[in-house]
Amino acid sequence: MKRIVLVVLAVLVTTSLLYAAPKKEEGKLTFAYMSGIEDPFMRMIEKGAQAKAEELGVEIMTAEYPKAWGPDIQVPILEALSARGGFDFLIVVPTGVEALIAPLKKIHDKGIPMITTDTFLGDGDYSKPSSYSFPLAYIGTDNELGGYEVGKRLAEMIGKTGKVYINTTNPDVSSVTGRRDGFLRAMKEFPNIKVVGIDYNLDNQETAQRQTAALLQANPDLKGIFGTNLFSAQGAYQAVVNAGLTGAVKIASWDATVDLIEALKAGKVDLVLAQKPYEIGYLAVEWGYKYLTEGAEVPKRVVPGFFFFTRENVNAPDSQQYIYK
Ligand code: T6T
Repeated sequence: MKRIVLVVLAVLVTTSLLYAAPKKEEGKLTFAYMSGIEDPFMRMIEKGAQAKAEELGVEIMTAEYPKAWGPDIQVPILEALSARGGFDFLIVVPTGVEALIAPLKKIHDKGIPMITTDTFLGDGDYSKPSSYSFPLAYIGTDNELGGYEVGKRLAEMIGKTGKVYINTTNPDVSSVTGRRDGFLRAMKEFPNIKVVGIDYNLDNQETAQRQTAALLQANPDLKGIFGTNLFSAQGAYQAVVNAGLTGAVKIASWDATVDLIEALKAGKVDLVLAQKPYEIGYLAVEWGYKYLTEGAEVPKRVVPGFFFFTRENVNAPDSQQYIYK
């Protein structure tokens, strides 16, 4: 009898120890997602993350979408998320290369591993020791390469000669500075093309439209525009339409929103680069899960490609998967 009691006691002690084990072994893992701004691109990252989470039986906790771009808006949301807790992993789009280092480091130091998606901290090289190399990985587009490819195509579209203009969002955000720099690198290959301006709209479409309208007034012979993200491109093409210059000014745009795809079909935009936000979200959950459950080593940089929409392929069945919807 005494032996049976001892065995029962031993079983009870072991079971209670199991219940005291760390959260991630207990039940569902939870991944928090902190986007950069309310827009269709960021929503697609969430969709991809949700899809992988469902496959794995993981929970996604989505933080409030910032109504505008920038650390001033994003950091308080992040701090509230961190104070509430209840998540094992963070997927985050940092809205500044410098400003997000300290707030994210605080979360990291509380024991939350993270992956930055779409944008990175510092120069994005998380493989060398630095104040910003604590995220496990950057998962996002090769923006420099994309900007370069856009530049080459726009140059061809304008016959390799004439004035071009860049409308972009911020000077301190890795994604859009990469696009700008890649585009400028391509322009160096075309001595007869002149970049007459670069404007920063701070991720506001109305500002982009206003800036483009002013640039067109000063340069009525402008030949091409690169809008580096959806707000920039949507604002830019509206200004061109309003100025009655549709077709005369070629527009290369970034981000495959329904608006830009319709504009491409209508001849108001001439090229659309689609990123792969669904894949970005999907991969972030996949790698985070492998890290938490198997201790897998996460590659520091995971780069899904991009896809170019032109008027020739915009209606092809195969192209439809790249639209952000
Ligand atoms: O272009 C995307 C994203 O890649 C960029 O970092 C910020 O702007 C978007 O979200 C589009 O609005």
